[in-house]
Amino acid sequence: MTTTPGQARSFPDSFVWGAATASYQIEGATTEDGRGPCIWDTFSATPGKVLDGHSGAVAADHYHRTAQDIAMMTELGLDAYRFSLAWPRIQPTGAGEFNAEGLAFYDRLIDDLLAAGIDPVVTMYHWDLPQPLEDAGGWPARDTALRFADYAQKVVESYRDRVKVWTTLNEPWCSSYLGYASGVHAPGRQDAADALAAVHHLNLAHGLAGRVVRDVLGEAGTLSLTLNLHVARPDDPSKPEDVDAARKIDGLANRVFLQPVLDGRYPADVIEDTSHLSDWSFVRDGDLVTTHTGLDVLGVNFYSTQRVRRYVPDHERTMADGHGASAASAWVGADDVEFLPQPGPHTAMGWNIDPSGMTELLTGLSRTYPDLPLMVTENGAAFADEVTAAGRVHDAERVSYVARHVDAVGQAMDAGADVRGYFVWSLMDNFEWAYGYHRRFGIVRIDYETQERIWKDSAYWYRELVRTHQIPAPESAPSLA
Ligand code: GBH
Repeated sequence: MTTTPGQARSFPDSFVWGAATASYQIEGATTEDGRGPCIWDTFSATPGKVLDGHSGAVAADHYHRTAQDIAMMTELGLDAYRFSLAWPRIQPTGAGEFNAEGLAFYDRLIDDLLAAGIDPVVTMYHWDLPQPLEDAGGWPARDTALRFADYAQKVVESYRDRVKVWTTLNEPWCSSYLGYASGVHAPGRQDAADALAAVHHLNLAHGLAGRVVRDVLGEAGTLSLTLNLHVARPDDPSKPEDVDAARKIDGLANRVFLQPVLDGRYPADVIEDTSHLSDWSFVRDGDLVTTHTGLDVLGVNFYSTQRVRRYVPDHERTMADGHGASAASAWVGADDVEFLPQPGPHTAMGWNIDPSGMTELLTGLSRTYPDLPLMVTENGAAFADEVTAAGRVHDAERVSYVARHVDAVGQAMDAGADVRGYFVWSLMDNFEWAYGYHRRFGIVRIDYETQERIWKDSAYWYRELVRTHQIPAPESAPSLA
C-alpha cells in the first residue's frame, strides 16, 4: 500500500476544495423555531432502529454554532461548503405554509459564508422528509415529488441572488432502497415494489426541482444531483454469470438514476429484472421528459467498491447495507446476486478501502458522458479515533484514506475526466444515521459532552492540501511538527 501517493501531483487553481455536511446530521435543535418533525426524528425514536437510540436532537449543535463553524471553515481555507437545507425547518408539514424562522436560519448561514469568502453549495434534500409526507405515503407516493417541487420553488426563489450551485437530492439510492426496501434507514419500510416507486418519484422530484432551478436562475444557475454510484466488480470476469451480476447492480444502483436524468429513459434491463415485483406503471406519460433535465455538474459520492457473483446457494450470504438478522436486502430484483466479503483494509464501517474504484468510477462516467462535469461531493472515512492526553487526534488512517482518494481523483483527471472539485465527508463528526454517534467521519472531532470542536490531524493536513493544491505528505500536518 502506498502511503505517500502522488506527492508531486498538483491540482488546477480553479479546482474547488470543500467539506460537506447534512442538516439532520449536524444541526440539532429539532424542535426549535417552528421546525416540524421529519422521518429521522420518528425513526430514531423507534426502539432498535438506531444504535443506542441516538438521534439528531442535539447532534453537533450546529444550529447554535454557525459562527464558530464558519470560522473553522475559514481557518481551513475552504473554497466551498456543501450543506443541506432541512425541509421540515423551511416547510414544517411539507405542504402549504413556509416557516420564516427556518428560512431566516439559512439566509444568515448563506450570508455569513459569502462574507467569509466561502461558496455555499446547497443540497435541497438530504433525507429529512417532513413526517406528514411520509404519513401520506412517503416517496412511494407520487404526490411527494409534487410537494418537493413547491418546496424547491420557495428555496430557489429565496436564495437565488446568492446561491448558484443547486443540488436537488443527495443519494436517492439510499432514500429509496435503504428507506423502503432494506428498512435500515428512515422510514424503515420493507417493500420492494414501494422502493421502486420511490426510485421513480425521487427521479421525478429531481426533474421538477431541476426545472425550477432552470426557470428561476437560467444560465446563472448550476444544476446538480448527487449520487452514490456503485463500483461493483464481477468476482470472476471470465464468468458470464458474474459479469451479469455486476450488470444488475450497475443497473439498480447507477443507471436507474443516471439515465432518466441524462438520457430521458429507464434502462430496459432494470425494468425486466424487477418485472416480477412491479409493472412500473408509476411512470406516467411525460415523466421522462420531466426527469430529463441534464446536469451542469454531477455530484459523485464515493466510499468503497464491491465484488459480486451469481448467488451460490449453501454459501453464507452477505447482504450489503443490511445489519442484524431481520435485515431485508436493499437489492430488489437481484436475489441471485451475492456480495462477497472484500479483502481489507476496511474502515470502521466495514467498507473496504479501494481508491482505484474512485478512478474507475470517474473515468467510466466521463467515457459514458463526455460533456458532463463531475464533482466529488463526498469522500471520507470513519475510524476509531482516539484523543490523546494532550487532546490531539492522530488519525493517520483518515489522512492516508483521503490522500489516496484525492490522488485517485487526480489519476482520473490525468485520464481525461473533467472533475471540478472535491468535498471531504465530513467537516465534523456527526450523526451517522443507523450508527448514531458511534461512527466518526469528521476531520474535526466533536466532543459530544462539551460540543468542543477539536481539529484532528486530518484537518491540519487537509488545510495544507487546500492551501497548496498539492497532496501533502501525511506527516506534514503542522500540528505534528
Ligand atoms: C453517505 O452515504 C451519506 O450521504 C452521508 O450522509 C453519510 O454520513 C456518509 O455517506 C457516510 O455513511 O455495501 O458495505 O460496500 C453513503 C452510503 C456508503 C451506501 C457505501 C453504500 C456501500 C457499503 N453508502 N455503501 S458496502
